[in-house]
Amino acid sequence: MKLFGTPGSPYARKARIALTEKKIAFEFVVDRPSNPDSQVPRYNPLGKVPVLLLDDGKAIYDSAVIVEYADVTGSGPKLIPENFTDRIEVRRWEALGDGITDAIVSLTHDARYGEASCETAAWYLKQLKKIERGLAAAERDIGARACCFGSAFGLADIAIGAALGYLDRAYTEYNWRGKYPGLKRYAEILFARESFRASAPPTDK
Ligand SMILES: N[C@@H](CCC(=O)N[C@@H](CS)C(=O)NCC(=O)O)C(=O)O
Repeated sequence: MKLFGTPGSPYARKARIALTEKKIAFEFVVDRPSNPDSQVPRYNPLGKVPVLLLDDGKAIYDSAVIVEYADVTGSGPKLIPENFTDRIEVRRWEALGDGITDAIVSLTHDARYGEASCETAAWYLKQLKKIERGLAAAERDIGARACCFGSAFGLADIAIGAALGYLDRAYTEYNWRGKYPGLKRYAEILFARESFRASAPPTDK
């Protein structure tokens, strides 16, 4: 099977980490949706990565669906709990991580790609507040634990870890480790995992 994505995409990283954790072999195909020759729109009408292309030709998107596919078809510990209440809580964590990532993309995209922005200072502040409230909530709820939910690594950690990793890549001037020492401690444990190391984003823009 093939996973279409870019090395720097935090959503593709979620999918890569889940596939790796669940011991599913895949070929990572670097394909930028902004490239006119991109194959991505053939498989995802939304023109976004990640897309998982199965050997039978079926395409699966987006990152949340790919993680669930990996969790059910792969091996090893579950990333998403079976129990309804636990699953809802882990999905809430995923929404928090993805939402922080969405706000980082909104805040940094124009500057990183040298595009003129029509957004106001108030709009940027609104995105920053989403990031800051999100990080504060994550820090408070993780507390002294090594994982977001319970005592085992799972989807919640994949989503929050992808968001923190994307802060390092896209918003380098933001000192989140200084503002959130609990997240700094947590991220040191998380970023040492093989699945995170293998999918670490490039440091160039
Ligand atoms: N909710 C989607 C978001 C995917 C997404 O926005 N991917 C970006 C790359 S980081 C993309 O493909 N953008 C191209 C575009 O929107 O045209 C997911 O979780 O997979």
